[in-house]
Amino acid sequence: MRSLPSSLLAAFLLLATLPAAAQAPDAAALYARECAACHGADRFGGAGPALLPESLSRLGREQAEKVIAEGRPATQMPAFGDRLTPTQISALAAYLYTPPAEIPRWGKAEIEASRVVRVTTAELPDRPRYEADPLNLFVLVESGDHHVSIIDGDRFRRLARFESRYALHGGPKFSPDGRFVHFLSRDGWVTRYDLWSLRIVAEVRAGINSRNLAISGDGRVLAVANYLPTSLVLLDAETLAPLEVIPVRDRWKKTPSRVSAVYLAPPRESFIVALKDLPEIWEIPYGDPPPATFPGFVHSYEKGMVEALPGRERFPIRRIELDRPLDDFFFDPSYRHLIGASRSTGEAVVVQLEVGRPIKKLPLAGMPHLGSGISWLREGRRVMATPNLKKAAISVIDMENWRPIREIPTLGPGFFIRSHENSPYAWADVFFGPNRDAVHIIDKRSLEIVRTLRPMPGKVSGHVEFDRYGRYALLSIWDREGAVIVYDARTLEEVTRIPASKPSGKYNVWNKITFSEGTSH
Ligand code: DHE
Repeated sequence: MRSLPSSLLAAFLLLATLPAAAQAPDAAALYARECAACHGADRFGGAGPALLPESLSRLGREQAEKVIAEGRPATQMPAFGDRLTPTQISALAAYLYTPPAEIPRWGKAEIEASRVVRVTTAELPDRPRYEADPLNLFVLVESGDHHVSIIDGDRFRRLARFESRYALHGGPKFSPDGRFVHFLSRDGWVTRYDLWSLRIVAEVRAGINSRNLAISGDGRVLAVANYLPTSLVLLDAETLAPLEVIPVRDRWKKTPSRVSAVYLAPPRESFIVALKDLPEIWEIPYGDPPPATFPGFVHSYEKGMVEALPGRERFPIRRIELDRPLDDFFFDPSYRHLIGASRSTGEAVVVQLEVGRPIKKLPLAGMPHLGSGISWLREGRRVMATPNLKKAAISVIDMENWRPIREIPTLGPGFFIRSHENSPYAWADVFFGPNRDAVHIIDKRSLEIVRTLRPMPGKVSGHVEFDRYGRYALLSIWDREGAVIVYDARTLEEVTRIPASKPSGKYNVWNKITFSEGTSH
């Protein structure tokens, strides 16, 4: 055996005698010293966002280290590169990606304690405080600097701009009269905003890591889908007070499941819940008391597939069994069917909600983004179109026999497709790959791409929403120095640009409350 050079041996001996702290930084102590004041001692978030593996999964470890070292521009997150060594930064990042020792508890008491009512209903005005049409407003989420703008949909002027919670995700949901809008952040914060007085009314934290929210057809109940903890939270929409925290588990109360998303099914007066880890869909009627002759419920009661919450008649849970979990749903206009994607098999499954079981499988291998699908009547038959997150194509499906009828090749995988009853075109973005700056305009009759726009060459463009009349299409440039570009929806010519900070999504009040077939719900 060769002996070690003496200098190396000395260094080795020195390391071995050093206290452990000098060798490996104590990440928990570093966190407590440098981060806890803003991000919470438990990493659940505070002035800054939550720093748990679930919250950071989209960022990636390398990027997390960069943010610690360099900070985040236009936020309160400072750079630690001159205070911490690269080894300390790396240890800190590793710590953030380690699950907490105990599963976070976020029950009714914690939710209630987080609730802040800023304005009571009695203090709100009885008419809008501006001249614009309140039903043709656009709610614009600007994810670059975490703000929301309210845009007059006739004159394309900003009526208000306010700071939102960090990282809003999913479509904000409107009260049925279009007056109030509700936002959800990935950290679980729900914000209720009054579009007449242009003020935040109330806020509550419904989860630690959340997916989306839905509002009941009568506007009284909000449902929040959570990954962390694994729960579905029902809130009183007016006060945001928690009504129920439903732990999501299998029938035997053993296996928990994250909730992928929750949707409203208006004609069924129920919420439909997509589960990430269980082969089930849940349906929860929100009426009080729930309708006794609910389509499909009698049958499910007989099979023992409906559970009442302990001590309550309200919000019974109907379990619809599947072969495997389904992500991401799209509903037909009657809400008798839903189509869901199974990401593991490359298949989509059609579930008939009255009989409560899958009735058809169809191949959709490109990871369809069904939540952003749209439908329209083509030659007397209803068709739907969905972008694919992993395939450069728009899939078009006949909704009468649930057969794929066309794959429209695109310049790359896309995220969103949008249209309007009054427009002959569907607008589909290319969100991934070298052509991320392109947007295709598709003729809804011929299913051909008739034009490809590159609104700002080199910058990602995506997410379109029409005004209430279908006269204008508003498109986002996803850049911190971005914009919303307003197009004449008929001539496809640009009308104006509204500067915006990475405008992720925009939502027209009328199109949302009337369930326009050209947008998501
Ligand atoms: Fe979304 C809506 C799921 C990543 C921006 N997204 C939705 C909805 C679901 C969903 C289920 C519909 C719920 C609703 O609106 O009520 N999104 C997912 C994912 O599973 C995915 C792929 C991974 C994840 O980590 O969540 C994902 N989404 C993103 C993004 O990376 C996007 C582009 C940027 C962001 O803000 O996070 C993004 N998702 C959006 C937007 C909507 C949305 C803007 C609302 C679209 C609409 O017009 O309604």
